[in-house]
Amino acid sequence: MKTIIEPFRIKTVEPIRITTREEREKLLTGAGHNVFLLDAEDVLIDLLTDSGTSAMSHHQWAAMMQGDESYAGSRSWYRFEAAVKEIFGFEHVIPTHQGRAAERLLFGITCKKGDVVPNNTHFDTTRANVEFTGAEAVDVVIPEGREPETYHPFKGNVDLEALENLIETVGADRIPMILITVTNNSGGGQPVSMENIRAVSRIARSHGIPLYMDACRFAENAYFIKLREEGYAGKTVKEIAQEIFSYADGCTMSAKKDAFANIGGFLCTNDPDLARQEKDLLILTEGYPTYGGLAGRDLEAIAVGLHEVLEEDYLRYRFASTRYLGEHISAEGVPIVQPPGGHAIYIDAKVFLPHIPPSQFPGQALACALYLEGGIRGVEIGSVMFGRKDPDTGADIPSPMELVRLAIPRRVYTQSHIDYVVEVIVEVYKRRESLRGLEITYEAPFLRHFTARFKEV
Ligand code: PLI
Repeated sequence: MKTIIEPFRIKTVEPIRITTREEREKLLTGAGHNVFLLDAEDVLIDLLTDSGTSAMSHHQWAAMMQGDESYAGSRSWYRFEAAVKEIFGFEHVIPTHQGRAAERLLFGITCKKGDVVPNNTHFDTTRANVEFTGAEAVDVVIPEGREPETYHPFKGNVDLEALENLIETVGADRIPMILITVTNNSGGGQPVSMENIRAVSRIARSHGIPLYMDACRFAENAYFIKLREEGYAGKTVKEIAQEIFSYADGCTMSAKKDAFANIGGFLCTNDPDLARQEKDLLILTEGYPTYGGLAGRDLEAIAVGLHEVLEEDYLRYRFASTRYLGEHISAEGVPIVQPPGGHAIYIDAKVFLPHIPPSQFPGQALACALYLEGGIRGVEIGSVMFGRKDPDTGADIPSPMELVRLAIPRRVYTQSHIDYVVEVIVEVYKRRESLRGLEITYEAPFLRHFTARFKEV
């Protein structure tokens, strides 16, 4: 087989700045050992997120020039709505400025104190928005989904027995919805099988509970199904995506992921009463229902991007480039979540740094070391992001996994950038015993990872 190449050529370039190690030491100390607090200018290869960082195609830029900026009923809105309806198939489409705005509308209306929301794996903003209403967010991923080194083709699957038990214990009337996140970002970017989605849908319907999809990386999940699930090899990715959503009652979506947009999102539902309430709240906080906080040109970019992301040449390259990073570092002994996810590689910091206990944040220490070594920015997905406080004693309860995510922005970096990333990670791995843990000197009451400050232990 020939090399899988980037299926595009580069028309505009953005220079990136190389810093010295001494500069990076000062910058990291100034940022309180939190890479979120670094200036992007001071980062060489930015793998903090694949969200809003995609390179747009010339078709998207051309469409942006046709943005209709009318306040109500713009042409761009109708193009956006048609693209969303064609792929997602829901009755009501509500535009939002990003995914978490869709979450806030949905949970703000449907959830209350005492409720429980099951999900294979909640993303941080999803969990925070559920909890902000007083409801409890419960992860019910299969056991393999919590074991980084275990191979499973659909590690994002919902544990059906755990879900049934939860419904039995809590009672269906206290479960306003079941969520499935495709792919499960916080659990390694792992896909959910069609069989599992179908089974969850059956369980949800039998209890009269609505099923919602967190659809951020729907195209990647659909392509995993095509590659790994029996009966789907001959279907198009679009047909698979359509089938996924046919089992659900609605979805939340961040267009900053699988729509190649730099901003945007939407909320869909088949429930007309809910849609009405959501639109009322939308007008209060986001904007009129035909723009929802977005410019007409953003709606255009999303409408085009939603179709481009389903192209198989793109998805083949996308998976190959993510896998390339994963395979090259794991060949050198670096422990990663296996198999590689669609949008990111997750290093297992617990195994990488066994001498740093979870209470000293091994993932955060590793994220800092990657920046120091080579100006690479990843993100901790471990006890800084998901650690909890014991409500009685205030003691820290660590997260089940301590990961560092290296998310690959779509269509942005070339193979030599990734070769450089491999070299830096392997260098840090060789001198891993010299890394030290961290302690928190400042933290916010929720979503603390964005602004927390640390010092070395
Ligand atoms: O960043 P937003 O508000 O457009 O989307 C929130 C969001 C919801 N669900 C999932 C699965 C996400 O991955 C997600 C955002 N993810 C970010 C920002 C990331 O870095 O992965």
